[in-house]
Amino acid sequence: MTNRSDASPTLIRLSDYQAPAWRVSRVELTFDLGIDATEVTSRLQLACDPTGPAPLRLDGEGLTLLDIQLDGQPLPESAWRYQDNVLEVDGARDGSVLETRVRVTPAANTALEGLYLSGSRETGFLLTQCEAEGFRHITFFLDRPDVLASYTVTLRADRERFPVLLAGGNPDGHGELDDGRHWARFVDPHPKPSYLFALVAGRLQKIERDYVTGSGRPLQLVIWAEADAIRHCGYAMDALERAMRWDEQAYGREYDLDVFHVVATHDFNMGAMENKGLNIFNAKYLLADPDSSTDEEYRAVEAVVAHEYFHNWSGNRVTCRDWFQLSLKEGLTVFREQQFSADMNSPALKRIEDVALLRRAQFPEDAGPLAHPVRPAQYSEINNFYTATVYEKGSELVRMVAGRLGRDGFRRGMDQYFSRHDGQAATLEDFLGALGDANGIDLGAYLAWYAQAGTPRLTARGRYDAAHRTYTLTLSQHTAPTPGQPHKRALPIPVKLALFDPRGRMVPLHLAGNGADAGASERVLVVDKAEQSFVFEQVEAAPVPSLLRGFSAPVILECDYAPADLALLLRHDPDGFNRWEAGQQLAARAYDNLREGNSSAALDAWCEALSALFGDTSVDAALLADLLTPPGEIELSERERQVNPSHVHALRQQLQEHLALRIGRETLEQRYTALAAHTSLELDAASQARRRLKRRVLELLARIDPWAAHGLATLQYDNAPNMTDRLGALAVLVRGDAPQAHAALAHFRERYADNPLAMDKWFSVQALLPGAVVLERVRQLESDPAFTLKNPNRVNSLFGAWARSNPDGFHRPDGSGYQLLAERLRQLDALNPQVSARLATAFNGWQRLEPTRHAAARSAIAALAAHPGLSRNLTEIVQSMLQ
Ligand code: 0A1
Ligand code: ZN
Repeated sequence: MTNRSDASPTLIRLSDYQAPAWRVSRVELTFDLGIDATEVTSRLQLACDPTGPAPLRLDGEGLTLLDIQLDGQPLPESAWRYQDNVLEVDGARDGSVLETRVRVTPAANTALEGLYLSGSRETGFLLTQCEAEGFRHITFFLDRPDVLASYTVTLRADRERFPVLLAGGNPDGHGELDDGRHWARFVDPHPKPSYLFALVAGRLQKIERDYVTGSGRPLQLVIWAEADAIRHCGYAMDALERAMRWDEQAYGREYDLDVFHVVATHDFNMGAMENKGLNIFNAKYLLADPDSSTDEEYRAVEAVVAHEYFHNWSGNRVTCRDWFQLSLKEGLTVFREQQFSADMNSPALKRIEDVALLRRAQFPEDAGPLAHPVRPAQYSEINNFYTATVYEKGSELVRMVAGRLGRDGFRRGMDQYFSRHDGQAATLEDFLGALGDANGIDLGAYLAWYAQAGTPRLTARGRYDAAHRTYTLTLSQHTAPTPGQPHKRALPIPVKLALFDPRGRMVPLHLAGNGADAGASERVLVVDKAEQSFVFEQVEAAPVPSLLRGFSAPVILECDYAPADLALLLRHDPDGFNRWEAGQQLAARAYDNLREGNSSAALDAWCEALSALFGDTSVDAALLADLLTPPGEIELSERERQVNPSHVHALRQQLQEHLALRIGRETLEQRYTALAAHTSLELDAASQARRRLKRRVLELLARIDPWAAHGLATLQYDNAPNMTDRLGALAVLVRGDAPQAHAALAHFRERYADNPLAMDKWFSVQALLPGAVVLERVRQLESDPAFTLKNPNRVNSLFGAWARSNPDGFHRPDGSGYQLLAERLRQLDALNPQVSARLATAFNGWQRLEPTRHAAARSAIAALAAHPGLSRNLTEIVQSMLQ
């Protein structure tokens, strides 16, 4: 089913884009479903430019062609050719109807792309995944997003084995056939690209809810899952309803079919998929119950349910012209989800979480061999471009534009975008054009952000002139070269800022030569040159600037703050995000000092400010938990020229030790006890916040008094009323190598043996063991009967957690970690190229490792790259890595 590479895979370039010579206006598909063999009959109503028809060439991969007819006549073999994944047909004209019948083998499809089986032959169900280019694994088609067609789909199958038959669109009849078979038909009135096609067939249970849109149209929401999981779908249903209501209110967008189906599967390559009218979810992002899901997972379910639903407009009603425009739907939809989640929960916490993710996942991507623009200029395998850059940085670009237009202006612009491009396949130019036109503004300058890879560094220098009572802020930007882009240009960087007086109060801003907004306490400066200076007048004392408030642009800020300045912001900045940010900067400085072995004013200031905040009961518990968390190891590694992950790990531990000592063992214990007394099953913000802080306090205590912390963790594990508390305690025991860890792990293994999502956590928690011992553990775990390379969640729970989230445990100086990963990637690649390629990106950053690890990583990656028969997916990643 998959594409094995030749020596140099072909590159697809944005600059080569051509509108399709042929279009398909209507598609009629009939599926005769079976696990080992499914027959797909397709009738395509074709259209082409009558002035000069090019040969009709359709995509098709791994299909066995059984029958082919053109305009009702069987086609002789001389009139068609099927080779190199293309079916070429002679004699087609504008208005022709091409009918093909093909056979595919779902049970053999381990790549989980196209039509495949989820679960066992006996009880599993059939489903499809078509984005980006999976439809060509199902039938012959112009499998590109700018070919939009109306779909009528008929499913036929054994009633006993496949009682539920679903496809996208509205139901259009069902009935019985001979031999115990039955059929169901679906008609989708909205023309769509093939990547949004989906079907599901099998034994599934449902929960249903009636929904009435804002304009009064009734419809049905249905969530489907296997029998043992259906009782865990209620939270997702509530989240879906909240998301639908929110999109009506925030963007005036209603759902547009009579029924909205959502299905959960344990076998899925990504998070979820927005197929029109039939969203399919990785069970990890749909099922939630207190006994097996953590608070973070509840929030993730809400976010992903909303993300997929929002795609109905940003992605489906208006889709992408080509895959280079992927961020048009993804960046925009991530942004819409971030707004929604901020409205449903705490805006500051949401912003902290998203920026932390951007720094952990996207900044390293932008700084390494896989760096690419939000709109890439070329690719070999499009599935490798579902990246943090396209999603997360893409969302930051939308956020900057939204900030420029203001709340009402952005809404006006989005209304214009949706109405102008409804039913079309659009580009990023179309998007910025519609937003700009609705506001009489030219947003063209922002296109440069879409074309340029790399994270800009913004340097800020402030100078106070007491005699003139002026404060001059000089901002300069620089972006380092990235692969294929040696020269970078200056980008428009919106810098939201405020100035604080020495007592921690915001001062009115009077920007020289600019009367607008005079006296406001916050404003946005746009830096669009290499260097610019801004003068503020009537400033009574040397101020402390709070820059990039709310993270107003995806850049790395460097500012010559004194530790006391950052401590002032950490205590007083009313912008919750910037308050956290000041703490992060202070901790990063303290880290630098510890590394150099210097005594540290930054460390003192950080510990001092945080221990004061620790005693301040007015600080929100969840924010406090985040404030008490220093930047992660991946982020801290970005500060090193030559990375030794073990040193980074040890230094970060020291940092936490200093903090814990400063707060004090007794204070930590008292706080823990007070928080533990509140144990509740509730999901409200206050309960979640208490659990989050409780875990952080326990982790800090474990740094200075492991014996006491392990005792408390064991109690917490034994009495935990929910997964958040249970897993938090287990993590403290396992990572602290506590004697009690063994029994707790055995208990967890036994208790959750039948719960795949909980078992994933059992694998992950052990994959995060620090130091050399983890390698042995990973080897043990992969021989556990519950481990399989065939399930993406399981692979990621063990190998993903280890190679991505445990730098100290993965980057062993003898290269044993690299060899083990490379070996598994090779095996995995033969089963599922999408998953192997994504896991291989864990090698990102290897070029900046210290010499011993650097050499070991290079030889492991090179050996993998030299292996014959790798997929196009994995080849592209390892080759880019080595360039
Ligand atoms: N469009 C989905 C992501 C997705 C992409 C590819 C997939 O299969 C290879 C599956 C899902 C989203 O953004 O949610
Ligand atoms: Zn998406």
